[in-house]
Amino acid sequence: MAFFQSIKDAFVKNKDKDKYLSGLGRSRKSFGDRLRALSNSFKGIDDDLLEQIMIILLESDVGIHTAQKIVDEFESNASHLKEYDSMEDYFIGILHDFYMSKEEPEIHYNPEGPTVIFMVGVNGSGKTTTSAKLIKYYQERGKRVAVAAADTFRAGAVDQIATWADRLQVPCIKGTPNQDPSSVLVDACRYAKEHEIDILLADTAGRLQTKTNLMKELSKMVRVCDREISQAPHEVWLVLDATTGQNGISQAKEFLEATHVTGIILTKMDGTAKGGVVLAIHDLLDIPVRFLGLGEKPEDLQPFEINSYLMGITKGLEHDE
Ligand SMILES: Nc1nc2c(ncn2[C@@H]2O[C@H](COP(=O)(O)OP(=O)(O)OP(=O)(O)O)[C@@H](O)[C@H]2O)c(=O)[nH]1
Ligand SMILES: [Mg+2]
Repeated sequence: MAFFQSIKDAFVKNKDKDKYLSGLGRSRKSFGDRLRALSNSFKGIDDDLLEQIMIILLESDVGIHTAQKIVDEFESNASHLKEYDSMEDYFIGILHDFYMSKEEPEIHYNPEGPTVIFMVGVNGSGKTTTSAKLIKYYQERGKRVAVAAADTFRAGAVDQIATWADRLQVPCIKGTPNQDPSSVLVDACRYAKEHEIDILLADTAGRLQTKTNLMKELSKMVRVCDREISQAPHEVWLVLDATTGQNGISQAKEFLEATHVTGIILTKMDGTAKGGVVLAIHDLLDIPVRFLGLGEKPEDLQPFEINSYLMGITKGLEHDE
């Protein structure tokens, strides 16, 4: 069992803790503050308390299946706790262990050339903004980054990513309107090889998971990349809008059927109280959450880190706030 203090210590050491705190403020209001409110009527671990915890989990979009597992785990281990504070700390420890009980694969970087990363998802989920954020993220880690404007479908999409690329001073490989996005990707892969690019980000068009032809287009994009760069795309990140909560889960399941999604990026976490959806994704989808989008600017992206996430949605830094 992870002790609360170790979770808090890990959080305090995170140099980006303030970003987590401000980005998860809404979720903390609905989750952490309501959890704390239970202290007023706390009489021990009884049915009433378990029901209240269940409601809080459901309202932050943890989902019934996952919430039930968490409450069951808590109920069978926490009966000895007589004080509210120790109960709350214990509960956070349960959430931590629940998350850690599944191992997560590392991001697969290509050791022999460019690593190709696809951004996929439904319309408006935040793919282009997240591509810009990732440009900055990898630049700050000393990587040579390029971006492929593989959304040749929506008017204005190429300009949108090209403007970000310009601002962040990285090359943007563009197609012409309605050009087959696969051919843009072929050009981009060749460019990346010739120019010793470390990370090639492909900003793809928004597609509804129910549109078969668009899903086929995605499969084709995967195939052509693999011909240019061995095992590319090395990562396919499904960008999900966190404000859609549980709907994101069903979206993800359909994307998973069409393509080999290797990671999830949850955007707009700053605009939602549904931050609990991270736990449901982890429990139900077997795909790691790689990053959280915590705002609209390029710096508003954080690699997912369980301790910071838990502190962000529960207590924050309490006395510092
Ligand atoms: N608050 C907030 N807004 C975000 C975040 N990520 C993206 N957005 C906003 O969401 C809107 C849509 O973002 P885009 O990046 O254009 O979404 P997209 O998935 O590329 O959209 P399509 O290309 O049309 O499918 C924009 O207004 C972004 O500023 C986030 O983490 N927080
Ligand atoms: Mg876009």
